[in-house]
Amino acid sequence: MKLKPPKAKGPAALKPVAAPKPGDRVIEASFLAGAKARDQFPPPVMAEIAFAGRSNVGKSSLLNCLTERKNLVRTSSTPGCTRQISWFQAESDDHSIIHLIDLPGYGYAKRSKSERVLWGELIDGYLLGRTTLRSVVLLIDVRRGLEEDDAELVRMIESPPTVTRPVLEVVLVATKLDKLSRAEHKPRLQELSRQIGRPVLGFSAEASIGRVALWRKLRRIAGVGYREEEAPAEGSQLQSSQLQVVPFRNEPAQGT
Ligand SMILES: Nc1nc2c(ncn2[C@@H]2O[C@H](COP(=O)(O)OP(=O)(O)OP(=O)(O)O)[C@@H](O)[C@H]2O)c(=O)[nH]1
Ligand SMILES: [Mg+2]
Repeated sequence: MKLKPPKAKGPAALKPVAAPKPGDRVIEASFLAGAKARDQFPPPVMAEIAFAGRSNVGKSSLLNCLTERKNLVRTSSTPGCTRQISWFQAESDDHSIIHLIDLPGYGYAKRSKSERVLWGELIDGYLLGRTTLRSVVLLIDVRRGLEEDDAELVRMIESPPTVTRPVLEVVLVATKLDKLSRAEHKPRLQELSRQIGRPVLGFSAEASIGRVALWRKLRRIAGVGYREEEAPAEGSQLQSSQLQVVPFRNEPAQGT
């Protein structure tokens, strides 16, 4: 399945990660809030990155891996584990903060029709109406590739939002890479990128593959990352002028 090409070119799949940089490590991670309805959303105060994808694809596991925690987010081999939108806060070792949002999965057949409609409204309300949302990481299983409901979600995310905010960047991540042999990683990711027409990052929560590359990309999108050429080497003194922490302006609370 092919998607419309992205506006800007992304990095190549499985680009090698350079030496460790300030901000790579997460020093604090905590649960902030959960919502089963729009009126339970917390105030929009910080850049948010949401994680979407089919049930059981590994969203909650990827969040644990990104934040370097084992049990921050509940995971399960039974599909439909995540039943609400959850907000987490992650503080990096350069003290920048991002909010990470775990979304309930879709494509889980055992739900009642009314439950699916309610959840669809909740997720649409969040994705189209959240002023502080900066990116959606769409997880696909590396073995299954992009399916019709994933493509539909991308189209929805890239449709005009109901509130004023920058155009969202959808980051495609193929996860469960450990289910393939090492020799298959690169060719499979290249095949997926070609089929979809967009860059696809490889990831495995199980084997912790791709964590730093994805984390750096998300920090850049959230406005707390370094431009590569400006990143100080690990161990060097951080000058305040080198910090690319962009203060996040509180937006009006409409659409939350
Ligand atoms: N082998 C392997 N298994 C994984 C990986 N990521 C997740 N899993 C497993 O996949 C199952 C589902 O993981 P979750 O993280 O709960 O999936 P989810 O997308 O949050 O699922 P919902 O909450 O139902 O939408 C669990 O049994 C995980 O252990 C991975 O990278 N590799
Ligand atoms: Mg989950």
